[in-house]
Amino acid sequence: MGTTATLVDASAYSFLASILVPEIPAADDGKYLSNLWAYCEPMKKKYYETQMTENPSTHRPHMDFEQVAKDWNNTGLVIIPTFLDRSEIAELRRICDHVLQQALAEAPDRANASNIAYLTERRYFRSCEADLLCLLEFIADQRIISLLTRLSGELPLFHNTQYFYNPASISWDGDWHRDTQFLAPEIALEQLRMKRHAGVHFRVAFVEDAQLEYVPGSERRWDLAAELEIRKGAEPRRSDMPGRKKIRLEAGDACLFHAWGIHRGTYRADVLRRTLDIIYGWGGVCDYSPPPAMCFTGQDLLARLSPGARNFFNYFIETYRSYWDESRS
Ligand SMILES: O=C(O)CCC(=O)C(=O)O
Repeated sequence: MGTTATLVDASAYSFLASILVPEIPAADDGKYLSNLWAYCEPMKKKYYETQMTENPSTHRPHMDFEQVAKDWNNTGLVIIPTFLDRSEIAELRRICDHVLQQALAEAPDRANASNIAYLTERRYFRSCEADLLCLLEFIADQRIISLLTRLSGELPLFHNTQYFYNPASISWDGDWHRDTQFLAPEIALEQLRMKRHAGVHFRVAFVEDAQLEYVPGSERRWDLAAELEIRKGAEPRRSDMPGRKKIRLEAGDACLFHAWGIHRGTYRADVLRRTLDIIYGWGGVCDYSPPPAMCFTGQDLLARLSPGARNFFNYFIETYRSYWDESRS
């Protein structure tokens, strides 16, 4: 693990150096950690000054970061209206729909599920590798990564993708949950994982989406008795979760929510849904459920990404490579 830590630091260093302050050295004879932290504050400041203010050449409204940070810290939930323009919606939706079509052809019973995961598997892009590059560039988009870096105070780590769609013929309300509860049935273990690091969902809706419900602020604390009775009780689909808030997104809106907060989806066959959800983490490695290697086993794809995206995924690869090696041996 010692070697892995050095590689992660080196990759994080070079990512931050490349996107934040290009004039600092890209590497520094192995003293990555001390320099990373020494440079971190000025690097972040400079990056945010240049990236987070209004760019007059695009339609994007100025993002009021102070407000975003306040919402995030108080509620674990942020909505960013019109994050995508029309052409970005159309392009990303075309790519995700093409993956969905193939996933449904592979396993027709997925038609009555709520989402597919691991969209970045190479098999979905055999005849259209440019689409995979486009999807990867979006996952590593500096608008997202700089926002998450600024909120967390560190470089976020990619985890996974999901694509939510409406089921073909059945409707149901999902179970209330925190993502920490999966693989941690014991409360003490779940609480430990909640404290240890963070998982977040950053999603963009391609059509109007009002299917997510979230309990604002629940990510910062353990369940109240009434919440626990629902989440861990015999009827986790009950509709009377105290403090619940329905999240309404228009096409093109983005939403960031804390995966450790209490939330659930509701699934309706007759309401079109197409929402791309990307999971990131920070504060440590998800060693109890490391993501699979997906398309990241060779260097050929990385070489065709922009430098920022390449560094972002290198950080992911260097972090999880040892888990992939172990699972092969
Ligand atoms: O948006 C949804 O349907 C719920 C998502 C969810 O519960 C999750 O990804 O953990």
